[in-house]
Amino acid sequence: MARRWTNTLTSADVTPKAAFLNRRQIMAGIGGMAGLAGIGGLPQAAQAETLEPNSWEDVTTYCNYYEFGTGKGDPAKYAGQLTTSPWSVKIDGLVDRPGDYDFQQILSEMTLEERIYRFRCVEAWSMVVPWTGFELADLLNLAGVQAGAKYVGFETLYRPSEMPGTAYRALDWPYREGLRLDEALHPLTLMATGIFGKDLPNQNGAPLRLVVPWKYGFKSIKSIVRITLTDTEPQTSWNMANAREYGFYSNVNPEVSHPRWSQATERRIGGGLFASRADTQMFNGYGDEVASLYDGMDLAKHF
Ligand SMILES: Nc1nc2c(c(=O)[nH]1)N[C@H]1C(S)=C(S)[C@@H](COP(=O)(O)O)O[C@H]1N2
Ligand SMILES: [Mo]
Repeated sequence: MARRWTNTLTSADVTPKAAFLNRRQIMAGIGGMAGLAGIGGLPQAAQAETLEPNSWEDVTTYCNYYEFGTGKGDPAKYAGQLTTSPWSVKIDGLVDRPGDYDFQQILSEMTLEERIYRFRCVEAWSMVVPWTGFELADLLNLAGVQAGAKYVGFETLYRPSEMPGTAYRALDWPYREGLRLDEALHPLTLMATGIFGKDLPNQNGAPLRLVVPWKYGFKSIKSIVRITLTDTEPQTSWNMANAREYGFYSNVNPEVSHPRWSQATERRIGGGLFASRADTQMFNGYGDEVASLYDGMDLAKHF
């Protein structure tokens, strides 16, 4: 089966460190070829997994980006006016080389690869997205994480003149998110610069956004301008807005309900009006990779 999106990356672009992940994702991307020979060595689960990406239309027109409005179509309508070049990311806090990192400079230092990930919003809808990007760990290594760092905070651009949604106090701007350092350094944690082999459309968080596939979508903060290494848990926008409903961890978990709805099932975008709901998977299906990060933690308490 042919892949349905333009892709300029080949397996030759894969860094050795990420070879397993990328091969697995490439296999997932050509789902339907499960009988293909020569993939010995991949675990059973990875071989069985087939991920069919959503359409370009789904991914770029059904969005959450409250800086441009709270409607799902607002980002596609209004984010076009956002100036994304030049762009720089301030990396500060507990790092050896703090400073303003130019986006083009960052790109020249990073190895881009494609990752096809499930994406699960806390609102109980889901998609499958073919991202292009690099591991956040590689960017953090560029800045040099100091021994005392325990968390990573992120901030989105706050530019009211180009962001009509910020006229409303839907959230306390700038949009802020955070991860524990071990989550941030996990090889699944991606800094995305593209989808379907093209640059990120503004509505999806151009030019650079986080993707943490085992957590609810709001952790995947868009259009990042600042990354801060800290020794205390950073404040995050959704948690500040409603701590009872949006925890710091926000790992996808079918057994922990949102106070106003169940998280046991999800609606796949693009499935049509009468499509049945899918069962939500623990850690959004990435438990083999990430469950050990939470050994001994009460996931209902640290939701
Ligand atoms: N800055 C910023 N980042 C954000 C959001 C937002 O409103 N502002 N929404 C989050 C939510 S709730 C989701 S589900 C995802 C949506 O990403 P997508 O529109 O690319 O699918 O972005 C997340 N990142
Ligand atoms: Mo979301």
